[in-house]
Amino acid sequence: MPIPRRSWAEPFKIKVVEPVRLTTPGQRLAAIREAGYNTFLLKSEDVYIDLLTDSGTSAMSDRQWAGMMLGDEAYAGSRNFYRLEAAVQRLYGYRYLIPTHQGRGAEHIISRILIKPGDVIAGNMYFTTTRLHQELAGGRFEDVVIPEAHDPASEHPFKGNVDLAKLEALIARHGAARMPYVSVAATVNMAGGQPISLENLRAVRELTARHGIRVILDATRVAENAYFIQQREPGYAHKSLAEILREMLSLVDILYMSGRKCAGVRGGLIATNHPEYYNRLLEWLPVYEGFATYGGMSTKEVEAMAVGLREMTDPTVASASADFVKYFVGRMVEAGIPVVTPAGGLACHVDASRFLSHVPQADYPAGALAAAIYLVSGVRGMERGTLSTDRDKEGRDVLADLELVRLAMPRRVYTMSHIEYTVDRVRWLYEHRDLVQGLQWVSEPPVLRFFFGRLRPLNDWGNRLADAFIADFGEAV
Ligand code: PLI
Repeated sequence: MPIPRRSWAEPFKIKVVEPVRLTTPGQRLAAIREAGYNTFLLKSEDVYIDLLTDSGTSAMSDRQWAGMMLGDEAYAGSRNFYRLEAAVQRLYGYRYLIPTHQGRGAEHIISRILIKPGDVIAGNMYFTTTRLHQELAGGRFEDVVIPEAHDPASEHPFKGNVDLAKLEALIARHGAARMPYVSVAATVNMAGGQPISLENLRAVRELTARHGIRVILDATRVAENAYFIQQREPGYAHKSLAEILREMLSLVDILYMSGRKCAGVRGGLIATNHPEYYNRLLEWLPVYEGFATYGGMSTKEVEAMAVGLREMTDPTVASASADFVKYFVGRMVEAGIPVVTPAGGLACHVDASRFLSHVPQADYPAGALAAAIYLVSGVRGMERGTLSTDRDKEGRDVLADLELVRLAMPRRVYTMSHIEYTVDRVRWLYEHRDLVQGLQWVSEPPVLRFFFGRLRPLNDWGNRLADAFIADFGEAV
């Protein structure tokens, strides 16, 4: 039996509150039109419950806030850096630390230093900024995640696993010299926050070691991944999260993370035990990020990150956020709403392909669903489907394997009632789903188009959905 949580209630109490405002359906219709049916372009003051992302939106602990007061704002050699370095050494077993302004700063430097034009980078599903940095450095990304990751209904406990046969075939085809590293992610974001098992990570390590290929871990949500290993993988039920984390990290050469997620701080880091990688990466740090002891973060955040890394391995912290997502997913399943199962580690992902099965993939069902959810609830989610994938070199849309709307859970921010409200409104939308149709472009940026692209609803369905909602709930909610 896995180590049980001692109580299912949230392991914190609330010390500071921020009011939220529920707008009327008329105001929401005006806001989503103004935003070009793109939830990234909504103003946050028009959002009631913000489930766009868990990035930089989590609540810090009282100890982290206290740590902010200890920021030693020195350009070089601040004491906070040495505290973060000590935390990385003790918790991760890694000697060398490179701070960065956030996760993508780490991705930029790693890609720029380690990838040569024509290289191939295999990974367990792409993440938007990760792949773009690999491509900007001249590399080509190849997805080697197991097929179950592309099936929202598969109950595989480790949908983030690498397909070892696919990886081996890729090495045979391109040769190890063209593969500078394998890019492994923990709690795979685009698969619905799904974990990788230790057994699989060990096998990836063994396979790549035979060919002299490095392994780099995107450890952005590694604490949740360690929790899933404890809960789901035979042999780990009685190991602590700290032990599981150390075992995972002993299997990779370099890790990087966005501290904005499970460390709750606006920053990032790279860590390694290899002095040669450290020295090569460090050379470029002052060019793109900042000096070696702050890397683009404020030293207040460096200190809060040191505290956040320690809290990540506290069993009540990682388990509480993962169990909160599980509760959300469970309530959506009970309401009959198609979502990705089993619950992952960062969000409830609504399966837009099943929710809006009448909307062709070319009309961006996940984008339409994200806009429709906002319209009927004031809840902001994020499209994770074809809109989040840029066009190919010939200008054709690349249809995504999964059409998802991500309702992400910032840590320690919302309560069960916020979840109940969200489930209730999404259930109403599901009952009226035939009113929702697709989207078409108004203006489309060439890269990472989901951030700034503007769209319009086909056949003006936004008005009809708002009218149906008002007929059931009235003008005021
Ligand atoms: O947002 P950054 O630059 O601190 O981190 C980039 C990044 C890297 N890896 C992974 C797995 C991420 O999820 C990630 C950022 N994710 C965002 C912003 C998200 O909303 O999921």
